[in-house]
Amino acid sequence: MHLQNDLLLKAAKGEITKRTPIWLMRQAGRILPEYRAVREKARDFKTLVKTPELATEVTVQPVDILGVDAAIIFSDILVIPEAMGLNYEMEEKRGPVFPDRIKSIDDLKKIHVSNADELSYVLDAIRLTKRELNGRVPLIGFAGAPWTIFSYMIEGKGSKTFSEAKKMLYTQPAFSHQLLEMITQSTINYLKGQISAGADIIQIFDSWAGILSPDQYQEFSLKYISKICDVINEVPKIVFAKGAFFAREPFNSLNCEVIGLDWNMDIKESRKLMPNKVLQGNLDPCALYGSYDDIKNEARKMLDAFGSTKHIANLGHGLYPDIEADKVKCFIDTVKEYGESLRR
Ligand code: 1CP
Repeated sequence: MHLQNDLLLKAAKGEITKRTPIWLMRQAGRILPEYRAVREKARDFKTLVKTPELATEVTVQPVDILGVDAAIIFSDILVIPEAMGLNYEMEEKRGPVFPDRIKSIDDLKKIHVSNADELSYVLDAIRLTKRELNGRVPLIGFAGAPWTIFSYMIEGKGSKTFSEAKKMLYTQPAFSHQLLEMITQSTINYLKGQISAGADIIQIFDSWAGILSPDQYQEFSLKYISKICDVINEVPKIVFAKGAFFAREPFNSLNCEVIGLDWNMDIKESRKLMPNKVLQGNLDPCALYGSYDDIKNEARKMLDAFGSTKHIANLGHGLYPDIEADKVKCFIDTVKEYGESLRR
């Protein structure tokens, strides 16, 4: 279908656009009262994710309310372990918990490489969202990076250190690779399914990249992200690896168009290290707690540093639930206005 607003796709391919496109990680979520209303109707997070009509509604909300240049399908990275056979529960306040985590090689018997059909509810939500968007903006599909998914499957919950997951890398590297390979294949099947269902571009979230050493990152994460990127060539790809400042040089030769930056990564330095890539990011989400004037200044400063091409505006990580929607809107509007003025 013809897209009325294809700024994101054009920018991802490095083409010149009339202004810098913008979308935000976690743009669908608790910052919007409209989201909270649907969430209450669904009662719990998983029902929301598994009911295509409701998932579609919250996916489209930020396009209507915030005016972002893309929608991202409402789901979670943890649907992959569940499809592989490891059920998760989303506990209020605490976050995701796996009652039955992977503890040893014996537990591999409990899981399998999942195919896209096992996540048909996400694919249905993508098809419905595409219909609902009716070509207004592109739809972003996504998955977690194998290392980040591995971390949750081993740890069984969120963690500051993920020391159980890291312990596996040090004590059972062969088993770790076996599990990472299963996750990688499941993720490839899933992303191919999302693209067939209508995703226009995909993002891989490596949220726990920053807890590995550079050598470990190469061996246990980048290797598998690379495998995924090499077999997905239907749409542009964004790789966002939180905290992986040490991997920017290798990222430059990854088979993807866009690299996401967090706010710790200096913009100019990142340009030097990754001349082949379009860059996405990278305002600290906490900057949106500031005054309207401060937010406008921060947005302009960010755009000045990135320049007018090869940039997709975003935050350096997801929005926090207590950030005011009007402040988010101020950031988005400033990026749109100032981005356009930069080209004149
Ligand atoms: O109802 C709620 O508000 C629960 C909060 C919530 C939401 C809105 C969770 C629980 N997941 C989501 C949706 C979600 N998760 C999206 C939706 C699309 C959008 O961005 O608008 C996406 C892309 C994710 C991806 C995700 N889930 C990541 C990667 C991105 C990141 O933040 O680093 C991770 C690590 C998760 C796991 C997860 N899901 C939810 C929580 C609270 C967590 C983190 C748990 C932890 O602290 O380890």
